Amino acid sequence: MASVLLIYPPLSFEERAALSAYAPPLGILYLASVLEGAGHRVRVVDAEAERLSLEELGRIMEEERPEVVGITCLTLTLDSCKRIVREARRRCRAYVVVGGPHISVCPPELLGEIGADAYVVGEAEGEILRIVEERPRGLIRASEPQDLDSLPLPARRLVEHVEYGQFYGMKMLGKVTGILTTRGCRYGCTYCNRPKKLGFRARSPRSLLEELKLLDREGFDSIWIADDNFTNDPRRVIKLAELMKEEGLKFHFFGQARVDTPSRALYRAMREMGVLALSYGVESVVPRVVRWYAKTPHPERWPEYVRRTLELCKEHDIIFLGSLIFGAPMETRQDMERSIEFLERGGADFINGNILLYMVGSAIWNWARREGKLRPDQFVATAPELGLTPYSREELQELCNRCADFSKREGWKSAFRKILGRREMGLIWMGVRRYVGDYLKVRRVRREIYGYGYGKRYTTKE
Ligand code: B12
Ligand code: SF4
Repeated sequence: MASVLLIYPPLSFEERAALSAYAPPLGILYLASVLEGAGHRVRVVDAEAERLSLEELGRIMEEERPEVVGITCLTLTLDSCKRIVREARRRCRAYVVVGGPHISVCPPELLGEIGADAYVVGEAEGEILRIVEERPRGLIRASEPQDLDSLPLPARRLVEHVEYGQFYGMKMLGKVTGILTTRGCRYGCTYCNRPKKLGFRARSPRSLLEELKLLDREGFDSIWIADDNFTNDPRRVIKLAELMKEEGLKFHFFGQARVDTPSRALYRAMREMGVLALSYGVESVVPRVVRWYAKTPHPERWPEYVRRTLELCKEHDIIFLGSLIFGAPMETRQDMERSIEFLERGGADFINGNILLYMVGSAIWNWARREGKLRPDQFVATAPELGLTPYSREELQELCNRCADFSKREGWKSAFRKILGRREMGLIWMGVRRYVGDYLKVRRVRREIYGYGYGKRYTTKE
């Protein structure tokens, strides 16, 4: 039996986002479940949500003296990940293995800089026992589980001391956890650096129902759906809603969806099962820009999809959080303003503006590399930094701030109207607390609401 410490790093050890206590890190909780099933002792540390400093994390390593330290690495948490590896070297004699989305997209010859003993590409459920028991070195390629229903459920118990549930400014109601209903993505947006080779796989509605029944027994009230796109297969969602209705099950669900499945039957089903808020990657409503992002094979239909989704969310009292990206090479200021106005006038509750990032593994990063704009080890850069937009960082930040201001001004008013429309006392109480707290400028509430993403203003050069 080995003792294993699995760590989810923060975006930054110095700057802590209000959104950090969002949802449990399901990836390492799935791995923990496999390891526990085979008799290994596992501790999971969510350094982001627990707001641990590097020093505190180091002390945990000293106390635990793990034989294996496993770390998740995203492209934007690479720096924190490297610091954790160095800390592990200083504090314990563990074998250190790193996995997660960044490892799957990083050029293999550059992985060594992280300083770990082994690097795992792909989803690691099928490989984790061998890794912990045999401790191989170098690059390990894991093959993706195809039958998701057969995986053991994530070991949520290991993070029960963490209070999750910050969702773009709202504290989700009651006890909160996450669930995965699909893995992989069917699309290929050019700015996205999600590993493309992961095929799309879905859990069956029956197996999801069993997990939801368990979560109900365990007292969970709200659930973050961690899928890339929950509405990928509307029939599956409709079936799940039917099964939940038969069982009398209902949760408050939050998650991510795309705008190109605007079917009334789907939104009715989502409303019935309790979906309260969905975040949509709108990115732009200008077909020329949408085409460059390869969001859809039908860029000219995109504005119509957005419009219909906004209407369906209004009709079904689902809070609409729309994300926009600014800084595509051919995108003009008028284009960006058009996208903002489209969402503002169309009834979005919250808008999140982002400056376009070129991230390793994405199609646009590969293109910029071929154009000689990036060094091979420059894993992430903004469009203005690379001179790939005619606009400066400050000009794009101003547009992001306009979205933040809209979210602050309008977001809670319209979201609260939707909450009232649901006629559920618990939700209304949640809304009143946030709304009144914000109105009275209660500092803690304001920080929680606007600390990150929707409502985050740029003040200095970031
Ligand atoms: C939920 C979520 C969040 C939540 C975090 C909640 C949480 N604690 O997980 C929030 C909203 C806070 C968030 C924030 C961010 N996120 Co996020 N997020 C997701 C999302 C939707 C689900 C994560 C998940 O549960 N996946 C399911 C599990 C099963 O997969 P997994 O985590 O990849 O784990 C498997 C493998 O990677 C591997 N593995 C993972 N860790 C380890 C460790 C070891 C030791 C081993 C061996 C293997 C291994 O095995 C796991 C089991 O199969 C993913 C998209 C997705 N569907 O994965 C994006 C995603 C991970 N996020 C992404 C990004 C960019 C971010 C941010 C950087 C955004 C930003 N600009 O701030 C921040 C980073 C903050 C932070 N510290 O993580 C990108 C990462 C891309 C990349 N290549 O790095 C993703 C892939 C989205 C995308 N489509 O691009 N995110
Ligand atoms: S942005 Fe979302 S929909 Fe597009 S490829 Fe990435 S995960 Fe898929």
